[in-house]
Amino acid sequence: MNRRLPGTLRNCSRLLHDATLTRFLSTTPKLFERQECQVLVVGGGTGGCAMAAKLSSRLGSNKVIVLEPEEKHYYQPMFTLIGGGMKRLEQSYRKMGDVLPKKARWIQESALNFDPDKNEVSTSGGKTIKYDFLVIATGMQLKYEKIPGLVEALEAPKTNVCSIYSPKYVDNVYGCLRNTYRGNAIFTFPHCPIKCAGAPQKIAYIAEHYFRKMSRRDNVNIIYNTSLPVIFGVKQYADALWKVAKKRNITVNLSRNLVEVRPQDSVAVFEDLAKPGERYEEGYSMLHVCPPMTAPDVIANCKPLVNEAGFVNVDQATLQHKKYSNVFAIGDSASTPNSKTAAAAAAQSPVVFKNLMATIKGRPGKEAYDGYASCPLVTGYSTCILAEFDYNLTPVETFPFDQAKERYSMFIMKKTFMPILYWELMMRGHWNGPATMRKVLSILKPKSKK
Ligand code: UQ1
Repeated sequence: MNRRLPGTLRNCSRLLHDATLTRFLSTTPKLFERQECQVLVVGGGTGGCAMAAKLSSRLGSNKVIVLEPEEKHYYQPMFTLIGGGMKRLEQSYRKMGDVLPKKARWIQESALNFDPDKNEVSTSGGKTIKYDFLVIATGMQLKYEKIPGLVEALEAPKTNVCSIYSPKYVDNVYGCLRNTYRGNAIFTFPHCPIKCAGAPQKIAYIAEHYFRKMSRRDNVNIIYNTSLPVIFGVKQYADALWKVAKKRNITVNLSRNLVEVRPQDSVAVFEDLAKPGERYEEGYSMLHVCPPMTAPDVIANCKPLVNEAGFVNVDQATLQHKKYSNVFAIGDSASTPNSKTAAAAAAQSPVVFKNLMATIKGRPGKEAYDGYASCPLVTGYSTCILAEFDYNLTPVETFPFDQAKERYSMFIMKKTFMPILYWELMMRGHWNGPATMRKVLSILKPKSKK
């Protein structure tokens, strides 16, 4: 057809055709691109990054792909300290590209669909990634929108409703403390599993200390409303925390679940889980909310991968998937019944690594995770109770002293040493939790405590 056109027109037509073809060719591969890797790590947070570092260092360059859409990697354990004005938000993150290991390939997209029968994950950018082994490390998703009125309250100015859990809102928490001079300061814990279950009360203790320092304490009631039937799951620390709450005149209400926020009236609505159907309203001058959380939809929607609650259905010791032996999970998205903390992910990381390497070699993975988690319960601007425990909720303490006591040393460890340990060791794949340190220090423990 071109041959019948005059010369100039013919050239124009070819140019147009070439341009269209070039555009088509440059976009098409992206839309239908196929990628392959030996190990795909979904999620570049605490567990994902630690695993990518370990695996890429052992397997070599370009064997590991990390699928992670975010630009920033936040050190979330710092968020309670930001809430108390002890750290700034800028100190809590680094660029994702600087944290992920250089030997792994980062695809800055999110997972859209898991197909474990085909060993494939499709992405938001139209890619299909085929893997030999899969590590799921997506964490949990925050569901502020599940509580009517809450998002509006968090986002409107001057409502004095805040939350340390999201990088979007954490910066405002200290502002809320500073704006509170009298009335009820209410702190909540939702009716579902959450990450860092100590944080909702840590921020209450920090707030109490703040109001005392500012000589406002006499005019502010501190109320901790938790959906749980206990103040803390481990008896030894629960006893210590009840003493802290009593000594500091903090009201603790158990089985109280936040169901609605009415920012126009500064009213929070709670249900009493011990008496179904009973609701009551409480006025606040400041409200700190820990949001409901769930496993990410993308995982929960892939039924063969998950348990009834939507978490990746892995063996609680080996962290290997119960049905797909080439799939592992680490951190908050796993179905394991441990407390969801960075320390738990640290202790899980050598187990996932060794069991995955064994599976690659065709052997069964024999490493077992004991459910270790640790929670530095910051109780103010200079004290901390360092809770450490396992699946049985038995204390598993690292240091040769009574960790249920509030201590300055543990506060400094949390505030100053943990961020260094996290960035310099854990993110490079060199921190497996404190088990080795515990064994060394056990020499110093009195016999009865060993
Ligand atoms: C820990 O391993 C860890 O993960 C990196 C934390 O998160 C930041 C912690 O807060 C704690 C306390 C531990 C456990 C470490 C020691 C030295 C007890």
